[in-house]
Amino acid sequence: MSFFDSDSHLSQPLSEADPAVAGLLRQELERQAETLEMIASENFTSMAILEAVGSVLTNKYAEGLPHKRYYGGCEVVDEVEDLAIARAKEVFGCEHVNVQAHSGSTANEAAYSVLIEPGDRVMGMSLAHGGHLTHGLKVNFSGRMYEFHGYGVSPDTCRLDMDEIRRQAHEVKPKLIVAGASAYPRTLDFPAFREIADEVGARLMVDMAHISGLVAGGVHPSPVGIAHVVTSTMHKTLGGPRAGFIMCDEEFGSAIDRAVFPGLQGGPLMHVIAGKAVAFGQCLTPEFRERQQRTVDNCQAMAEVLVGNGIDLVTGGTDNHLVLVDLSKTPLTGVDGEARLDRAGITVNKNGVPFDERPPTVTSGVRIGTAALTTRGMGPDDLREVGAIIAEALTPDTTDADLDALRQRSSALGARFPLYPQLISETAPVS
Ligand code: DSN
Repeated sequence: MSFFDSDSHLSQPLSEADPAVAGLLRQELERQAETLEMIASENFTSMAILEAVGSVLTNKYAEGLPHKRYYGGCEVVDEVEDLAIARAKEVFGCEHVNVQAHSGSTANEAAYSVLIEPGDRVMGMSLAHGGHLTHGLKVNFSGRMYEFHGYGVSPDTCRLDMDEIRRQAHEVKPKLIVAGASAYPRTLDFPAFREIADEVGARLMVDMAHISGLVAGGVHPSPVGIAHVVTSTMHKTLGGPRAGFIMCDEEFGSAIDRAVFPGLQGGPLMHVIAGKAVAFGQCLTPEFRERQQRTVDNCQAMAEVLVGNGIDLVTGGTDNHLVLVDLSKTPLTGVDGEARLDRAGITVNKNGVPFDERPPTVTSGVRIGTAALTTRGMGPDDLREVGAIIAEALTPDTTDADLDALRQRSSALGARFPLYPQLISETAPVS
């Protein structure tokens, strides 16, 4: 049987080869299109990137670096990786970039393995105050391998207090300071972090996963050239395929490359690297910069409506793509907030707020981001409507019937911004 025989498993379309999986993919497409996606770490990648990630490059093994591979037949994928590297350098102005890291967690693991030794002292923002699990959570590899000391936000302002972080750094004397957050709505002061690191003889690593699109678009200051190593994911504000990458000065370049392969990974995912090349290319367009600015404008427009309707936000507002709703003065928990918004047609995640008295499985907060809706085409007026829907959904006496009515409003708004219309028309609806 040859590839071209219509009944060969190699040539059948997914809908025929595996209707069960095809049906689930269609269901997820409809879910994404019919609800308002506001998980702050999610976004909608372009059709071009979906095509690259779904390409024949998934077939190729290419251990090693471009032009220095352990396998034959790499001449085409070498060019793909060269393009991804050249474009990333142009976007961020970095000296060296590794585009092979499969994920943000792997990128962080590789960076730690270059910058510190097991058992070394490190300072990172604690997850409970908005950090990330790979910044020292006890049950994560980071907290098990290194002696992490968490820093947090000020109890008065819920903002990072650089004087307090400096004081703590002098006391802890870490070898590494990690800056970066997954639930912090304010601008990060990278020069101040570097100054503190220099004072105590530590290195600085910035994990800019959440804000890398804002950085690429020039609407958040860049850590490149300030931190010794910068890690990121591709798929949050940046809007690329699900993956990671690492930037550094030449000084650390070959150690970072070796830490990724053969240190942590085998073959790079060349189809995903093709998607990264496309994503970095898209970052260089005026449209991308406009979208990043609009992501922040949208978030601030939504924040104003929330605050105006009596909803507490951690720090009272936002400088970036996310707000953190604080429900601790209401009878609602984060679990309640997530469930209510889900019923109202808005997808978010429950999230701890600083000094939260509830456990992480319950929480007193909800994290809400605007990157995905902005990619869909929405502007500040639309996000004001979203803010009004969220405020009503999170008002304690709102009933299930009210939430169902709010879902109609969410759905009407979403319908004005069709998502992946080509995919919707090309694949069979779920019956
Ligand atoms: N899971 C991501 C987030 O939601 O922020 C971070 O890895």
